[in-house]
Parts: sequence; structure tokens; C-alpha cells
Amino acid sequence: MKKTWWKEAVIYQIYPRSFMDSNGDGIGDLKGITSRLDYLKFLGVDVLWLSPIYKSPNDDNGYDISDYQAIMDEFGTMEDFDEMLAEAHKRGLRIVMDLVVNHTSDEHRWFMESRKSTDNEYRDYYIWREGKDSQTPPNNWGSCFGGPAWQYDEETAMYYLHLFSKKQPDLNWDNPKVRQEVFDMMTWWCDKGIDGFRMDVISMISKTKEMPDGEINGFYGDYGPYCVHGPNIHKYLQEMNEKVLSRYDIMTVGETPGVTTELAKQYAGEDTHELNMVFQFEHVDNHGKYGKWDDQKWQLTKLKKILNHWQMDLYDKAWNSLFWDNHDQPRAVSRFGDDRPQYRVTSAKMLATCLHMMQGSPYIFQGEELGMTNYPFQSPDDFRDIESINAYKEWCASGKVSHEEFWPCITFRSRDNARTPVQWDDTEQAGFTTGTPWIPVNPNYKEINAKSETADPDSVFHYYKKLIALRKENPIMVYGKYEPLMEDSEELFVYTRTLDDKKLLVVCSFTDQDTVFTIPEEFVGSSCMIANMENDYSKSDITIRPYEAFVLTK
Ligand code: TEU
Ligand code: CA
Repeated sequence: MKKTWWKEAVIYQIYPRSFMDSNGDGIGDLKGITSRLDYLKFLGVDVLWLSPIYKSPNDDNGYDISDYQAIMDEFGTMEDFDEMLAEAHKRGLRIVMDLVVNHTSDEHRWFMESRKSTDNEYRDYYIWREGKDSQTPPNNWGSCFGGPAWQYDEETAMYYLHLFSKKQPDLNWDNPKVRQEVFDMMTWWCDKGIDGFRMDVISMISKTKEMPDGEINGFYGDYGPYCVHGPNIHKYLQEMNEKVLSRYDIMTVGETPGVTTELAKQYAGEDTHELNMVFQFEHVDNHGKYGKWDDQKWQLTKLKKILNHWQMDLYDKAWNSLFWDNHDQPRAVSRFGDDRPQYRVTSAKMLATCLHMMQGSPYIFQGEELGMTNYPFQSPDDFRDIESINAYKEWCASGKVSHEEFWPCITFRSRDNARTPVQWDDTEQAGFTTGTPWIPVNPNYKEINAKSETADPDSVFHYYKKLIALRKENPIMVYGKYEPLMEDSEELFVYTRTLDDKKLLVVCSFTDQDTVFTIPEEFVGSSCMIANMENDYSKSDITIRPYEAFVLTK
């Protein structure tokens, strides 16, 4: 297996709007990020991935871009960006940009031109179709954020496709001019010195020419078979690789909803010349009665089956990206761990152990290193996210489900859980802003914040710091072969890693009950690399306490 810096890196995701506000307007910004680089350096991460910071009307918090080569007004200026990049590089931190090129904002110059007339030179930059009639879209597809995936545009009496909000029209990647515009823009950023791209819904850029109705799924037809991993996806990524990516020492990670291990080996194969790695979603897509809106936790055997499969199947062929949460997901400790006060710290450390000991590049979402939790929403007015706002209306207003039944589901899964401000200290607004934050601070900031955790050697923060440092000293954490154990256990997640004559045993409890465990003979009496509580590993039968985690090494 080839050794590369990005395989050895730990990546930290910043959601700039909620990271740090430098000027009291309640919105995080670039100067705020620069002011916290020392904190990130102290934590020990190598790469910072920034969610979009480009000019945007913020229908979807920056995932709707109106100018790819300018900075969002609220976040600062291009000078602020250059300063942030230089200050990051000075500290040995790399910067990965979010590349959102499945769609633009409807306020992007290309789209404003495109909608003007059917013969405009930008018409073919987007996907336009005649409706079945003026009241009926071309087909039954639904958008990710509710409502149909087609928007009627009066100017030319045609519909345009938007897989996300109607302010996010999809680009037409079959148009070579579109591809060249994107590649030129990417080149411009690379020449500025950035260190990589996280590519938003990159698995959706190639669509089939035929666009038949999809299978009804909830309220609308499913566009999946026609828009996800479409006919030319690999061709376009190889072209991007040849024209841009291969010319720079950068890292790339594709956000690829719907990806399987087979597809990942193509998207991110060691020799396929597309991307370095992809985000897969099988372990976070436990859908229930109301689609993604579900308040149930995974059964451990099912979760293990998915993660074990990704570990085993990509080995030596493609590289995993490892994550429990991001800006679209609930907080890891609330979802996979246990955020009750007596278990929060222990279970956050356990989750970190379980993930960072796997093979792949670990991603930490801002605040995860503090064990930040889901937000206690009181009413639908608390939502800021277009997806949560629309989903609540669509499900409850339609009468499909009652508020009482839907509320626990939407509050458990809302993307806003991840988007509350980073809790820096115990002063007002958690030190995030001197003004009024755009989204409320989680009221638990007095107990959970960076200031107290950086001062406490037993904190979640210091545990992450230690895990990150261990990776630098132990190539086995990066390159060791993975082997699952106890696959039928509903309580314990157990696996080994092997590299040359070294071996690690990782044991993580996912339950609030005591369990018994027999240490495999070869590990009895071996030394402990890291653990979230003490235990006696010299005996073969031991009791594992709720959410205990440890790593033995021989
Ligand atoms: O998310 C794309 C994606 O896969 C969605 O299905 C995602 O899971 C969404 O949150 C639905 O629950 C990316 C970005 O990460 C997200 O923030 C954007 O809103 C979206 O693309 C559109 O750009
Ligand atoms: Ca600000």
C-alpha cells in the first residue's frame, strides 16, 4: 500500500458560520478561524476542511454559491482568507476547501444568464426541460429539501432541475464548457496554495439523458437511479484528475451519497485516478418510518457489519474516510454514544477510540473533540436549517404524522444539532460571539466548553489529543490490517490491527450495562496504549464497564 501524507492525517471540519465570530455580528468568520488556529494546532490535527466560505445568498448556509472566487460577505474578505491560509501554513496546518459544483446558487451569474432565454449562451449550463404541461413538471422527482425537484421559470416557460433547494439549480456537467469553468476555478484555488477539496455530492453530477418518473418514496419520485453515480461520473472525475488534481500535491475526498464499497474502489481506488477517498453514508443512514427522520439508535451488530465491511473490503484497494458526524448529522455522542451526564465523557472517548483505531483518515467535526451534544429544541421556530424547516412542514402540515410523533424524530436528526456555536468558554454565548448568535448556543456550555477541557487532563479534548498524537508514533494505526472479532456481540465492538510483528486489540463497549469479556490469550498481560478508564488486563476474564474502551498492544 502506498504511503501518503493524507493517509496519515487527521482532518478537522470547520463549519465557519458556527466556529468563531470575530466582530460581534453573531456569525462566525475567517478572522475568527485565524484566531483559533493555535487551539487546533494544540489539538494536533493536520488538515482543516472548511465548509463553504464563498459568496452566497445563504439559502443553504453557503452550499448555494453565487461566486466561486469571492468570499461570503459575512465571513470577511479575500485578504482575510489569504491571511488565514498563511497563518495556517505557518503552523503546518493544511486547508481543504469545500467544492460545491453539482449546483450553483440561482443568483450565480451563469444561472441569471441561463434563465433569460432558450438561446442564451449559458442556457445549457443548467438542466432545462419542458413540463408535461404548464402545471406539471417533467417528472415526479422530489428534491432533498422537500417539494418537487423541478422549478417552473416563467421567463422561458420551462422547468429547471434542482436536486436540493430551488435556489440550488443543478449544473449540466455534460456541457464541456461547464466542466472547463469548474476546472479553471479549481486551478485558481490550487494556485493560491490550498491543500485539497471536499467535493459536495460529487456522486450526483452526471445525470441520465432520459428522465423517467422515479419510484414513489415518501411524497415524490426517487431520482436516485437517474442522478446518482450517473453514466459519465467516472469519466468526468478522471478528466478533473488529469486536468487539475494530478498537477498538485493536494488531497481530495468525495461526498458520495449512495456509495457502496464496490463503487468506492472505483471512485477512490489506489490506481483509478479519480479521488483519494470518499465519504460513505451506510453507517449514518439508518432510515425508519419517516425516511431519514427517525429517533432509533442502531443495533450494534448492524452498525458493526457496515463498518467492518468497509474496513475489510477497501483494504489495499482504496482508502476509508472515518467519521461519526458532520454538519449534516446529529452530534456523535448523542447519536452513537450516550449524552446523559454520567456517560457523556466516557462514551465520547469510547467513540473516538473506536473510530481513530480503524483504518482510514479520521474526520473530527468541530465540537466533537469537546463531546458537544445535540440541542434541546423546544419548538419548530428553533430551526434555522432549510431541510428541517421544510421537512417539518411537509410531514406535519400534510397530516401524515402528528407533531407528537414526529417531534422526537426531527429533533434527534436535525442538521441544526451540529450547527450550534462551538462552546469556547463559560461566558455569555459560550465565548463564540459578543453579539447575538445566528443560532442559539447549547445551554450546556457552562459544563461543556474548550476552556475547561483544555485545562483538564481527563477531558474528552485531551483524549482526542492523545489519540491524534498516538497516530503519529504508531504506523500500525494508519497501515495495519483490520480484523473484526465478536461480530455477534450486541454490546462490544472488538477488532485487531496488524502490521509486521505488531498487533493491537481494540475493545469498545456500546452499552450502559456491565459485560464480561475474555481477553484473547495473546493479549493477556500486554500493555495498554490508551483507555478511557482503568482495568486489569493481566487477567483473562474481565468485567467491562458501561462505554469502556481500551487498546492493548503487543
Ligand atoms: O449534502 C448532501 C447530502 O448527501 C444530503 O443528502 C445530506 O445528507 C443532507 O443533509 C440531507 O439530510 C451536501 C452538504 O453536505 C449539505 O450540507 C448540503 O445541504 C447539500 O450537499 C447540498 O449542497
Ligand atoms: Ca462575524
